[in-house]
Amino acid sequence: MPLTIFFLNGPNANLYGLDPSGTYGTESFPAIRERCLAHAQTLGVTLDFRQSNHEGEIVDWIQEARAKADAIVINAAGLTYTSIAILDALLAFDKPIIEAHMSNIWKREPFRHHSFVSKAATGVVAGLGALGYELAISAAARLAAARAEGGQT
Ligand code: DHK
Repeated sequence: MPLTIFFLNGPNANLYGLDPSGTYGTESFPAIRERCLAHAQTLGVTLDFRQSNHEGEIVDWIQEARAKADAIVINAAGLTYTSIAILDALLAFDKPIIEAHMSNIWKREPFRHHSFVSKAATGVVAGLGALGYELAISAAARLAAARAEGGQT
């Protein structure tokens, strides 16, 4: 059975490409989603790509991933810096977790420099836009496959 990766997106990610500041590029969220699904297909993994503006729904999805996913890619967006509930849910997921951000959060305002998600993440990809999402999926797939085989990445 192919490996399954949950790609969870937080609040306002649905507005990517529409943000007048251009921070998140010009590609729409549905287009980014299609890119990610196509990339996962080339890797032979199943990608479950979701977005929610609601913290509790994201917590529910992380809990669901415990039984259904081999790895998580997560961009918790604004909840990255505030949500201990998301951190606790991620800490209860004992498989690879890749934290992804479209923008380079360390180049931005100081309030974006502390990520609770990082406390649970295996690794972080930031600042590379949707390319970073593809890299995050590749990393999650590699780490999940290595874990399944009990081997090296
Ligand atoms: C996305 C957001 O919506 C912001 O709240 C984060 C992140 C950064 C991103 O770069 O993808 O601060």
